[in-house]
Amino acid sequence: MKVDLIISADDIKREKVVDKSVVVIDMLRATSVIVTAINNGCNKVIPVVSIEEALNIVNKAKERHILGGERKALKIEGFDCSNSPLEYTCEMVKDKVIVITTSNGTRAIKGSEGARNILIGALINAKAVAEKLIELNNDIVLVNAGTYGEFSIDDFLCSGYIIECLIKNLDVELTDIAKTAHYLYKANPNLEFIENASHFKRIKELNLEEDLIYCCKKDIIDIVPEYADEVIL
Ligand code: 3SL
Ligand code: MG
Repeated sequence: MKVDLIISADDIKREKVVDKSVVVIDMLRATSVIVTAINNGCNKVIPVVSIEEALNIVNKAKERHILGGERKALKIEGFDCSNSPLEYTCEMVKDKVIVITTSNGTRAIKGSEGARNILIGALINAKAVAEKLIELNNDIVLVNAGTYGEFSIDDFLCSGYIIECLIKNLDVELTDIAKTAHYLYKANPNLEFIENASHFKRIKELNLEEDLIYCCKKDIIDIVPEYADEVIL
């Protein structure tokens, strides 16, 4: 099994993901939100790229949907939730449909269409993601959402941890970039290097430390959401 890595939503090429098992990783914070919402009992999550698409879906829907997401890390005007995973509690999401648009994460999910499987990964469900990948038994691409088209340390470290979980159980062939993600994780098993990530600093400046603490917890959730046919279940 081969493991490759793409560094940002802007770097996804169809030929790199087609027929592969893709894991989309935006640990700060979109994929942490999605994993949390599904774990807390929401029916499904519909990821979209633009605010207009999100509003169209919600306006046409018969039952009430929850609108979530961010722009520049802040809640979008008129939306129900921001992009803080801590807002997606059972009380808020149980049996609901969430329509979400974020700057990088939902773009990375949509950009991965064409892959055989599109799993939603974060540190909070990393080990479960690795187990699912082993079960699927396809070549793997870890799609890092990155930050506004740029490489992002947070998603890269999270990828390194998923690789660590994989190689404990399986012989894998890593590309150079996948080896580098794993090397960085091995040098930072407590994730201390993540504090250098520009997006980590941005979230900290917004006084969202609780989000950072939550998103940096490993393996607190053992479900793996999957995107197919425009929805995440
Ligand atoms: O990039 C994204 O999709 C968001 O997760 C970014 S933020 O952490 O909510 O600012
Ligand atoms: Mg991010």
